[in-house]
Amino acid sequence: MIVAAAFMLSSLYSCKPKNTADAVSGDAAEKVYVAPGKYDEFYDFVSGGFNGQMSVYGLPSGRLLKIVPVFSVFPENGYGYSEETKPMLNTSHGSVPWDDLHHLELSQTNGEIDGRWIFANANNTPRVARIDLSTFKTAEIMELPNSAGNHSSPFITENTEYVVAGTRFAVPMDNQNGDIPINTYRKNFKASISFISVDKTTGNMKVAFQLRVPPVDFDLSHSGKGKSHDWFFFSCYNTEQANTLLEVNASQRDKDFILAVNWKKLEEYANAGKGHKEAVSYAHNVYNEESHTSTSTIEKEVTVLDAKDLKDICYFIPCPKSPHGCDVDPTGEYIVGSGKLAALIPVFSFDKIQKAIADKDFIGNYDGIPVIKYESALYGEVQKPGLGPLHTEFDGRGNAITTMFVSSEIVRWNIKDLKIIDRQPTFYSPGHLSIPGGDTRKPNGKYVIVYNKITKDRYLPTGPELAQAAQLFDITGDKMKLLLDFPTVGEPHYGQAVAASVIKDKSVKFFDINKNKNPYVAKGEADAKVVRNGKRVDVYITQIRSHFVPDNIEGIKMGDEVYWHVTNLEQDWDVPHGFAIKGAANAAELLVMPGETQTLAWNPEKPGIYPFYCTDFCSALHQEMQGYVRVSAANSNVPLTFSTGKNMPDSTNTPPLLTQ
Ligand code: K7E
Ligand code: CUA
Repeated sequence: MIVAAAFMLSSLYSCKPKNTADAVSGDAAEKVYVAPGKYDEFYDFVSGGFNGQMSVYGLPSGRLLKIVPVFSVFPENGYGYSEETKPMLNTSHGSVPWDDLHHLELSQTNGEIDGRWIFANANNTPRVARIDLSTFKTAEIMELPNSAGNHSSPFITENTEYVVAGTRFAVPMDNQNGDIPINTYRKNFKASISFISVDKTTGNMKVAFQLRVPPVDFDLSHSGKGKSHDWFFFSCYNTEQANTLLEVNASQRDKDFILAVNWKKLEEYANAGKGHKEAVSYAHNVYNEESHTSTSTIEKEVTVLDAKDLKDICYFIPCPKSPHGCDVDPTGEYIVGSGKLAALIPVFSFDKIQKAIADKDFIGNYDGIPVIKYESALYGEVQKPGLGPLHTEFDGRGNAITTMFVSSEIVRWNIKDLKIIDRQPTFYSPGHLSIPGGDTRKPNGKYVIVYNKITKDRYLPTGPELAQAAQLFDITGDKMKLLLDFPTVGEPHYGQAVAASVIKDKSVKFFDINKNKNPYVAKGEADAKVVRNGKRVDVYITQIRSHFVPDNIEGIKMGDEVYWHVTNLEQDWDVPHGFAIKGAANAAELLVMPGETQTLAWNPEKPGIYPFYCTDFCSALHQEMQGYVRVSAANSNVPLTFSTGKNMPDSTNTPPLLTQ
């Protein structure tokens, strides 16, 4: 019976619409139209993949609202270039001003999105960032020791107690000599899962402890919910422990694993001193909202607990064929594993897992960790879902929706009876998908947003590289309806959306200049000055529509280190000023928010006149917002002077008259 139904469905899904228009219903335009001046109903935070940024869209319109730089420098606003933000990109390897951002996770309280912060992972040089959703700025970045390829990250517990990060690559641990043959992998390489605690009030992160686990590749994860609150589930591949040609060598086994970890108990053990301390080195970078300045601290120690030594913490569950997504339904009972090469989707039962653990229903152990019998953990299998299942989210009405990378579609199925309800083509090759709150206890089942890897013929050609794209589907009816395509910035791996009402009223409009604690602030034009201290010159310069104070500076000499401390004096929403100076090869521009101070370091490369100007069109006389700085030879005796409106043109030279 099930087989027959699945067969019918499978023949259905092979018949794709002839063209895109067939997939879009007549009222789609109306459903995504947000009239000029009206707000979108949802924020959608989308990862930028290899651009290291997060972009913010409004839904249902798909309008791009903002790009927030996280792990990559951003010349557009000076992030990573200004003296204040450079420390944010510091690591134990020095400055690493780029990364690959895959996953975003909104903070939660009681398993629901609370709109305070959003966390992001750096996949290359392992880091986790916290972005403040009142300022839409990166507030904190934590590097992770004993890790490489921070992919199974950052997933959070229901009250944001921990941000959890599993390593993709197993590597020699940081306190070991890593200069060893690669083929000693099985003996010398290990994997780590980091538990980063988050302060309830400030959001400040701390690597609380790490769990040492066998050298498999951790891919994705999710925390339990409700009854499974104390547990965390991680998908992993390469249980073969191959170190070369993984495409073949890590696809040998019929089943890899989902690792179930009782994090509550692990926390107890850590608090009871069961871990050991290891000497490591990792950067912890914090942006201070009052001083508009960041600091980077190198931490030297981490607490490690070994899964092998803790008998009742970790259990492996066999999961077919290189599992990728590992998703937990809103009730916390069902855990969905998506095997990239599997022809079915296994759904595990939390209750059955608990029973199997109690009954010691194990088929053996893997590197000292018990392996639960597949059938004993399994609730059931979704048969013939499509090809290449990757990720699943939940609509809050008892259904799951899964992306099928190979067969380019999303498939909706019922969690209870595991029957397929609907399938719709996507364009093309979807990776993640997201329903607002779709990985929380309370999904908002209005839309699903699908993030596609390939767009091929969907947009006007733009050379060899085409925009990647998201697609918005209405999922309120029986059939999922495609409403909109919108191109995204970088590669959208994952995104999370939330009702705008949760965030919009908390949004900071400008910074109070009186509370500006930047050591180089000028709180008014009277405070503007230029101060020489040996070779160092500090320029305390202010901006207000539409002039700089000072705007004429002389007496800078070759070999000087000049610091432009730019304070925007405006106390009004949406009036940033920019700052750029000719030939500033070592830096980008600064974009300074009202009430903020940002600093650009500048080393003039030859004597001459250097114009500077405001880069953000701030008023009708924005174009007049400009100034000059004179650079003299190192041995010159030009005195240091600065002014605005005083250094008038030489009166012996009158400007040419307009003659007729
Ligand atoms: Cu793109 Cu979450 Cu890195 Cu799947 S991951 S697609
Ligand atoms: Cu200030 Cu343009």
